[in-house]
Amino acid sequence: INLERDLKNAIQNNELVLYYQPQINTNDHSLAGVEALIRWNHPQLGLVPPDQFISIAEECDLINSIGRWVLDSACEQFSTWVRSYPDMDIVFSIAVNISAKQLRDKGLVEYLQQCIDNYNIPASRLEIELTESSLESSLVALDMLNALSASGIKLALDDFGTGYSSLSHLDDFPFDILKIDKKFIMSIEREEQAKLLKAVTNFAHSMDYETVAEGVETELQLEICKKLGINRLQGFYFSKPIPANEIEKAWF
Ligand code: G
Ligand code: G
Ligand code: MN
Ligand code: NA
Repeated sequence: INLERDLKNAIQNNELVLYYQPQINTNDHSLAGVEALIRWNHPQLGLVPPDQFISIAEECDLINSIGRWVLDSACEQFSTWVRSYPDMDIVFSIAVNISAKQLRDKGLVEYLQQCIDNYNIPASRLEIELTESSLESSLVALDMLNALSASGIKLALDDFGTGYSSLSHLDDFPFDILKIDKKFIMSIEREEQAKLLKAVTNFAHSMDYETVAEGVETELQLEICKKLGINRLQGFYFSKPIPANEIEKAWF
């Protein structure tokens, strides 16, 4: 099996799928939105997780086309949901991950604007997630991030707290949301780690970022996040990533 060769045909063979993981409002446990997470339905291997093919896509220059497919598919799904479930429109947002390399795609902002126009999506309901470690990369184009932000799209910094970006540097980027890395949440039982999470959360809120806790798996983690005032919760405690139709059944 040659993953690189197979990946080149994955889009036209309709083998890529998006799963969705709910994000919950901490205050009332209502649905705040979903994060789209890609999977590859490989004819021999079955469902391949992104950790096993996104880096290949980055290396062999497929990331821009796959990334555009993700954005288009997520926007299409979102517009279908808004039409089918008008009540959801008030609360719902959709988050999509992009690779730093996609910020070198000169047409990305225009492409996203077309998605938003074609599917008639309020820009503010779309969140683009970029990992903190990718901020290190020379690929990150600040003008691109500023253009996305100016178009009304929300920007989220993923895996916050694990990268190497200095806090003073963070203010140079137009992020709206910090997604606190699951490492902080998972080690919450240790007192020092709980203090660290508190410090990170207080920092985020004092800088007026909205916060999302990732990797919430237990009642205790949920209670601590709630006490800290983290705005949204995401994790297996509520749901693992699931197909669109299962999101509808369980959450709408
Ligand atoms: O869903 P899962 O936990 O297996 O995802 C693993 C990682 O893969 C996520 O942390 C995320 O950063 C990355 N990922 C998921 N979907 C996408 C996508 O559509 N594009 C990019 N660039 N990364 C993704
Ligand atoms: O892009 P990001 O790294 O945030 O992607 C989230 C990833 O984290 C997904 O691949 C998802 O499967 C995984 N994930 C989501 N919730 C949990 C959780 O509660 N526990 C663990 N271990 N992983 C989670
Ligand atoms: Mn993410
Ligand atoms: Na993350």
